[in-house]
Amino acid sequence: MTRTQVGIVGAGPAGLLLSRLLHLQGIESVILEARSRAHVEGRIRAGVLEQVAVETLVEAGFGERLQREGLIHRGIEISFAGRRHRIDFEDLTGGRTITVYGQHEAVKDMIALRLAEDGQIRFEAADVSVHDIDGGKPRIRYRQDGAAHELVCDFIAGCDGFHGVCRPSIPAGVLTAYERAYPFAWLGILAQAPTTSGELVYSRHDDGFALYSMRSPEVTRLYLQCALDDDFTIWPDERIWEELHRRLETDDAWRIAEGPVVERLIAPLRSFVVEPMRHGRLYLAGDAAHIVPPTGAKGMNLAIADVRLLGRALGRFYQSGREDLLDGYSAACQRRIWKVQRFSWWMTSMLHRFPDAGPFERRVQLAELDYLTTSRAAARALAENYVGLPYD
Ligand code: FAS
Ligand code: PHB
Repeated sequence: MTRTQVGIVGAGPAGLLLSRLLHLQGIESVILEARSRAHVEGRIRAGVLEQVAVETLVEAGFGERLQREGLIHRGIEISFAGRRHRIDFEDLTGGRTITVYGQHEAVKDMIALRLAEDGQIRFEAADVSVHDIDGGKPRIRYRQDGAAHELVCDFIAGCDGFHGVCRPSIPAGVLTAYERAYPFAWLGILAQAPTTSGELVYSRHDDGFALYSMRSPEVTRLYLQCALDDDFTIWPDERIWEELHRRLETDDAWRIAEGPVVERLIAPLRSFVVEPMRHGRLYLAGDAAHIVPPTGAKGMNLAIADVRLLGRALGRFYQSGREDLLDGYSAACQRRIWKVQRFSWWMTSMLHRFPDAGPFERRVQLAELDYLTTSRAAARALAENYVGLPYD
C-alpha cells in the first residue's frame, strides 16, 4: 500500500497537465495509466490548441517545443459550393490565434518533463479500480508486473477518458447524462504529404464533410465524413484520396497533395456531458466527463480547461483547507462545457450531410454558410469560439 495526496487515473492531456499543476503547488500525485508509454505517446488525436490553452501549457512549463514547432494560424477557410472563404481570426478577435500542434507531441512533452522531475507515472497499470470515494480516504487498486497494489489518496482525479473506469464507478442515479450521437463518423488519415494550404480548410460538400489539416509542412491530417458502420475494407487509400480531392478542391484550382498514409482511423461522432463532475472525493475531468464532436477542434482544449480549474481548487484546499472551489468545480466547468458543446454541435450541423436531411434542410445549410461568410457579426461569432473563449 502506498500513499499520495492526489491519485490520477489516466495519462492523457488532462491527467498529465493536472499532475504538473499540482507539482507547481507542492502537491504530490501519482498517475496510473493502463497503456504503455510508447502507446500513449504514439496515439494520434487532436491537433488544434486554443490561444488560452497554449497560454496555460506555457505557464505550466510545457511551452518550449510547443512554441518552437507549433504552427500559429491566424484564420481558417470555410469551403462550400466549390469556393473557399477565409475567416480572419486576428481581424475578428483583436489578434487572437490558434496553434496547430499534435496532441501526442504535447503528451510527449508533458511525460518527459514530469519524469525528469521525478513525477510518478505508473504505465501499464492493469485492472484499475477506485474505492471509498464517498469517504475521506479513497483508494485506487491496480495490478502491475503481476502484483496487486493499492494507492491511498486524499482525492482521485478521473482523467481516464470516455471509456475509463472512474465515471462508471459513481453510484447509479448520481449523474445526469446528456447525449447526442451523430448518424455518421469521421475517417481520418495522417499522410506524409506536403501541405498546400497554410490554414485548415473545413468543407461542406453535397457528398459529405471533409477537413484539411496538418501537423507540419510535410505532414497533412485529413478527414472525411463516412457512414457509421464503414471500415477500411471499403476505403482503400485510392478511394480515400479520390473522395478528398472531390470534396476539398475548389474552383480556384487549389489542389491537395497526396503521399504515403502513415495512420488511419474511423471514429464515431458524439456529444456527451455528465453532471455533476464530482462525487465525494472523485473528480472527473476531460473526456471522462464530456465528449465533443471534433468539428470544433475542442476535445483537448476542454480537458485543459477542466484541469486548470481542478488544479486551482485542489491548490486552495491544500493551502487553506477551504473547499469552496472544490464544491464549485463542476458548475464552473459546466459553464464552458455547454458553450463549447453548442459551438461543436453547430459546426457539425452546418458542415455535415445528414442522411435524413431533405432539400429544404440542405438549402438552409448553404444559406447559413452564405450568411457566415458575408456577415462580419456571424464570422466574429465563429472566430471567437474557435480561438477559444476567455477563461472565466
Ligand atoms: P484521453 O482519452 O486522452 O486520456 C485518458 C487516458 O486514460 C488514456 O491514456 C487511457 O489509456 C487512460 N485510461 C483509460 N482507461 C483507463 C483505466 N481503466 N486505467 C488506467 N488508465 C486508463 N479532438 C480534437 O479536437 N480533434 C481530433 O482530431 C480528435 N481526434 C480524436 C480521435 C480519437 C480516436 C479520440 C478518442 C479523441 C479525439 N479527439 C480529438 C478528442 C481528444 O483530443 C480528447 O478530447 C482528449 O484526448 C481528452 O483528453 P483526456 O481527457 O486526457 O482523455
Ligand atoms: C486535427 O488537426 O486533427 C483537427 C483539426 C481540426 C478539427 C479536428 C481535428 O476540427
